Amino acid sequence: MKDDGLGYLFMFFFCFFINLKVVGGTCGSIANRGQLRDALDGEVCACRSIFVKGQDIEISGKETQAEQHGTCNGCRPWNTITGLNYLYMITEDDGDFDTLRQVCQNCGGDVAIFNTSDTASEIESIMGELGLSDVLSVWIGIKRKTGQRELFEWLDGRTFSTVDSLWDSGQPNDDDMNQDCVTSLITASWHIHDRTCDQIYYMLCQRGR
Ligand SMILES: [Ca+2]
Repeated sequence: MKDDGLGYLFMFFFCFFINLKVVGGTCGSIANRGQLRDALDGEVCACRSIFVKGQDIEISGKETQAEQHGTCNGCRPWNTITGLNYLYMITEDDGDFDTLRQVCQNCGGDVAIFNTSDTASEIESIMGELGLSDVLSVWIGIKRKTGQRELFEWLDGRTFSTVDSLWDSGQPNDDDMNQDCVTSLITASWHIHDRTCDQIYYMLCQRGR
């Protein structure tokens, strides 16, 4: 039994140093060793909520409240931004659009969308307050409309014009006829460029309070 205890202590610290994916819905209810072992094997872990109590392992909290588990599942903390009603986060790693949209969703939000006439200023405020000086360009929630190369839309379905003032000069230019995703970039005062969706950038994630 003593060896088992040491094993679980190892797992406890292992979770703090290794990013494990939250891919299931069972962490909050795992209450015994067998289930914990299965969960770890299956890449399910709410690491920061694991604690040792006597000879038992208990996991508290809900894995869907991903911000409570911090970097253990790849989620930075969500942040309030002055004057804005949503919470924001930049993905911990850079990557292609589809992969990082899944990260945003796993962390309890989605890729950021906006509905004001001064979106570039809002993004500038967000990036300024988040203070991540190495993040120079971010995916946001605009995509070219499927099968219609002349039309874009926000991911909530609102049409987005190709002549909107949010576009940087000369954009969208649809290089190679496959620039279906969009980034906002600091060198354009956070105005936007169309990009191929498999390029590698960080993503601006958004969620409700
Ligand atoms: Ca472009």
